Amino acid sequence: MSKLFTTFKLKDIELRNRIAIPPMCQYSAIDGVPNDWHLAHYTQLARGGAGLVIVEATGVSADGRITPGCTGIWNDAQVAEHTKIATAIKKAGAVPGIQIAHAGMKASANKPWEGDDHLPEDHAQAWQTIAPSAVAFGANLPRVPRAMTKDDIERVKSDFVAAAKRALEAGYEWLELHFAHGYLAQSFFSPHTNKRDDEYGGSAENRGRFLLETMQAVRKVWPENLPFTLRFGVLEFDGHDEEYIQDAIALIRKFKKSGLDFISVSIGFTTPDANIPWGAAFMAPIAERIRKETGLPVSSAWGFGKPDLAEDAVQKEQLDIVMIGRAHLENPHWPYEAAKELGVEKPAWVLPAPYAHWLSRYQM
Ligand code: FNR
Ligand code: 536
Repeated sequence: MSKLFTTFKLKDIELRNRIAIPPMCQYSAIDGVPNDWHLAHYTQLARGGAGLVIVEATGVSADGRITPGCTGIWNDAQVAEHTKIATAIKKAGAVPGIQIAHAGMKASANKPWEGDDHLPEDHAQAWQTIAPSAVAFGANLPRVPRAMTKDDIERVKSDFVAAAKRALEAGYEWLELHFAHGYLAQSFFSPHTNKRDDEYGGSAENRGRFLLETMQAVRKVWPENLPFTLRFGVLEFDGHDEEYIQDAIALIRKFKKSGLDFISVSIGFTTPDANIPWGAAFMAPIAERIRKETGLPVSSAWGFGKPDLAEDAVQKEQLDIVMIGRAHLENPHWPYEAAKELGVEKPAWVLPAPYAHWLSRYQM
């Protein structure tokens, strides 16, 4: 019996199965406004059968985008397009989610296929990057950010709050804060990038303060009946993993006390000097530990793209839902084919009426 194809309920939201599409940047927006590409892309992904589709890292402000092509959610024109995307995902039977983000030191960059490095500082579309301290990522992203003032910290927190309100207005039903991958929030938590000597730096408690305050501020405006989640890098594979993961668990427990419903377990990426043990489902035992030690339901990604691996992680109760990213880019019908492979006879597809009419009534 497949468990991957059973429903998953969180707050008032029920996913038709435990397959989720993680946020994946398309770098295809102009001025942060999603367009036809995004609408077609997310609609076809939802049509593929996943229970949850999380829209890509979407800037809470213009300077929070990774590249000038990243989507945003700080004005009404953007909300109008997000509304179309959220509506289309829902119509195709999936739950529409969104990841809201600030890219910090990794912002003001070129698209991955146009260099994956910072825009030259004198480029017409470049902007000043900000971060907890004036410390660069290094490697392909050498630009030194400006260390944030207290006013900057308050501004970014209120940008997250405003973005969450707009996400709700657009019809998204699952909110994910991007606290992973070396972007702004993660860079506050990591000792590699946070060298502050005020209450936002130093001890693990202080390095977690920006994340906790942001989460608490957003909690106040996101409805209690809808899933309130975040993606967090719980380790960096930098040789200090046990200490980092313990600090992360302590912070996640505070998130939980403050009303977090779910966590997407990921990696830090604040330093290019990490030694990540890439391999199929390599995050499963780490996510399982977070699930056990925090008592929160979890998801994870990274190499679950074979149906038996996804099924196994759910069966073993390592994950509550499984994120399938690149395999969906290769094949948007991944869930249909996974169902067949796992011998699931009647997965709970919600076929759109124009398809269901023909597929259920007529043999051709
Ligand atoms: C990503 N990833 C990612 N993660 C995230 O938290 N926010 C994002 O916007 C993006 N953007 C993004 C774009 C593209 C093109 C890829 C391939 C990946 C990471 C992604 O969510 C996921 O964790 C990884 O792709 C690993 O899962 P898979 O692909 O092994 O299933
Ligand atoms: C995954 N990525 C995450 C992104 C955008 C680009 C790719 C995000 O969170 N917005 C990744 C990060 C680092 C190394 C490999 C893959």
